[in-house]
Amino acid sequence: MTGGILQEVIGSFQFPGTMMDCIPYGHGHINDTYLLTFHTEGGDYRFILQRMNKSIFTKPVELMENISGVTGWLRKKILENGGDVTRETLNLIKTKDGKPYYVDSEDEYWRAYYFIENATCFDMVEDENDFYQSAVAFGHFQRLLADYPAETLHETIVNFHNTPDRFKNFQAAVKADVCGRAAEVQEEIRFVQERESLTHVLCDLQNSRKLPLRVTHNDTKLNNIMIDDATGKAICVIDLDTVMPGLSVNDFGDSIRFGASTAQEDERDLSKVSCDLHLYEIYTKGFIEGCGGVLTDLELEMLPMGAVMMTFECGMRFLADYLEGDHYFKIHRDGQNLDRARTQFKLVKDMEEKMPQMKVIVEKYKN
Ligand code: ADP
Ligand code: GN1
Ligand code: MG
Repeated sequence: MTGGILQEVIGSFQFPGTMMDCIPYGHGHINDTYLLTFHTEGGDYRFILQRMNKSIFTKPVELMENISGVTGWLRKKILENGGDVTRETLNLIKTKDGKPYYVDSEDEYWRAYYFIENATCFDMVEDENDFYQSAVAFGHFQRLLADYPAETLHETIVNFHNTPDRFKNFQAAVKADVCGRAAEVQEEIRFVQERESLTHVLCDLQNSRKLPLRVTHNDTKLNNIMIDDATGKAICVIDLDTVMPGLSVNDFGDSIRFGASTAQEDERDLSKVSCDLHLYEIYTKGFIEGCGGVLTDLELEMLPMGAVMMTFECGMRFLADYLEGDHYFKIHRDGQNLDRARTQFKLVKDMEEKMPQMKVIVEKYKN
């Protein structure tokens, strides 16, 4: 992207004062994120500017309708609870013509948020209290949105956590083998194929309405939560692109996949990768507390399955992307998506073995 385009985009939003700095920011796999600093007579202000990934989010206008709707709703709830709306929810900056997004001259979509100051996003659990806090926040997020009119939400990525559909796409990627990479990853491919029946477990319960459809976040990684530097409390759930109707157990599961792992998502030394049951327990406690009694018995029973499913699905997506030439998840080195797939499969195997303990832990906190 040219500096000219960035100038055009920045000039189109209602930012105050003079821009001092604009730098790429964060470790997201999807959007292009920039941190902007503006100087005014009253002080300096920072903002997040994001170019939305149009090849992944093919209907950016609908996506922004979801985000405006959900952040507006959260704002109302936070005010009712006496909270601080400037820090506890994302706040969009409007464009000069009053819109929540800008379409640039190359037809790319952009949005901007106030930067949440004095708070941090963690890529790995450094302090277990952060993980506990993120659990309470993701649970609470679900509770705040429990009576949101879910039918008004657009499905920003169709079949996002439809695991059987992901499996079909995976098989297609193996068959097409457009990069000629399948031969070297036969073991990983077999790992996925041996588990086809697993892919149906949660979707079947969803389709038969035994598990309720809720407004869920669908990307509950630890680094999608901002933790207040002063209080250590999780203050804000961010990255709302995938807020859609979905399963609570998947929100729980995606957090375990990412945060209860003993290693980074792309760790190459697989001996370092396992599911830490202590972290799992901490998250389980926080999530059940945060949900405040809204989870049904079957949802509680299926929490450990959510962890296996999200980890398996994510591994399958990473491997499919590797086979297809890394067009979906951003990579910073060759083979990164394969490494990511391998860590996920190592975690799945470990979770399968630890399933009995994972169930006992849910039992301990469910009342
Ligand atoms: P992606 O979908 O690419 O992961 P995110 O919306 O999660 O994009 O943003 C990427 C990173 O930018 C986050 O992990 C966080 O560090 C930072 N970030 C995003 N929004 C804000 C905000 N309003 N205030 C402070 N930091 C933010
Ligand atoms: C992507 O946007 P980000 O980096 O928080 C992905 C998630 C994956 C995750 C794996 C829209 O999340 O589904 O679980 O990478 N988001 C999308 O780290 O596909
Ligand atoms: Mg993110």
